[in-house]
Amino acid sequence: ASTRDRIIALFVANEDTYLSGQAISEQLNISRTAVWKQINILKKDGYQVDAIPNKGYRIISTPDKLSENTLQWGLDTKWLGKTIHHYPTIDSTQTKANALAYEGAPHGTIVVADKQEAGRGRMNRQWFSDNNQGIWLSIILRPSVLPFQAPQFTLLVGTILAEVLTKETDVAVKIKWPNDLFIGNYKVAGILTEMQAEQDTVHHLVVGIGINVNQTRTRFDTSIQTKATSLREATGTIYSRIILIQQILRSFEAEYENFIKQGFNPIKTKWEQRAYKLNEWVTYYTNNQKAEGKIKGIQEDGALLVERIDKQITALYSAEIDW
Ligand code: BTX
Repeated sequence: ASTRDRIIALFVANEDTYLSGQAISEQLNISRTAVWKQINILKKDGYQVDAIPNKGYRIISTPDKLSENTLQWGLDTKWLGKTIHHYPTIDSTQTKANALAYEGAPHGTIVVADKQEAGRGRMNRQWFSDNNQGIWLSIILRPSVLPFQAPQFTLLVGTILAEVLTKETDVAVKIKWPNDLFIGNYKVAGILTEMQAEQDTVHHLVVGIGINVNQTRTRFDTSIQTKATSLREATGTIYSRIILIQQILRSFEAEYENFIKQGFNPIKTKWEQRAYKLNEWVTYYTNNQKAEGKIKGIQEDGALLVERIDKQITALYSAEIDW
């Protein structure tokens, strides 16, 4: 690691105390002048450093620059994000996370990038992942669940994101079945859950989360300009990706543990409270048959429940829906 990374890591490890120039110089085996130079570089990069004579240095706030250190700074999770792989540019955090999972990366490992050059949605659709403007994050999970439960994770994550983003922005963020987050009629985020399993064993899950944070509309690819939004477009506010990621990780860890303990029912209730177009009529197609139904909720296996004109409830698995 570079001197810079080592000095930041040292601060991260001593978050609540002041580090004297002498202590830093001894621990990193560099001169006092080198310490002083490094501190000045950190300040230039947007770190707010408090310096007290005879006491030393403490970092008070970090810039909104993603790195393993800035993300772990103040993150009080138990197992989620203990290992963070950060890349300025990558093809896809999802692809990387899958590779790491195969190599044995532990439960709770995270891959995050500032920019993806081949971000993916479902069925290999493209996910535009503009440099520094959004959250492009994949989480490796090793739950003891059965393969049929994988769709529940998408619904769980949708619920978590809707809650966190609504809280952070004060605008209603809704979950559009199965894997999108909407503000009004615009897509602000998407979830991609991938699973490696055989028979009745899940080896690992990779949950991919893409959130448009600070893009202005004109920055979106023309193909999505009329369909997409960002938190900034919706609120006029620029958000710290670090704070958002940390909130998501905190909430994710807690909700994940609840899910493992209590099962899917509490999530079902929360999901339905935040469902896009709940109790509204939509047109859908199954086997090329056109039908009308009112969105009612979800069931345990992840299917969408719609009520038909004759009051019959139907479970939809992969229907084309005209939202
Ligand atoms: P999806 O298949 O539901 O949505 C993909 C569709 O959404 C595209 O075909 C396009 O129309 C539209 N779209 C593409 N990019 C954006 C965008 N930035 N904002 C709004 N709409 C867009 C949704 O798939 C799941 C996306 C998961 C993305 C994460 S990012 C981290 C991880 N790495 C990776 O490669 N994928 C996941």
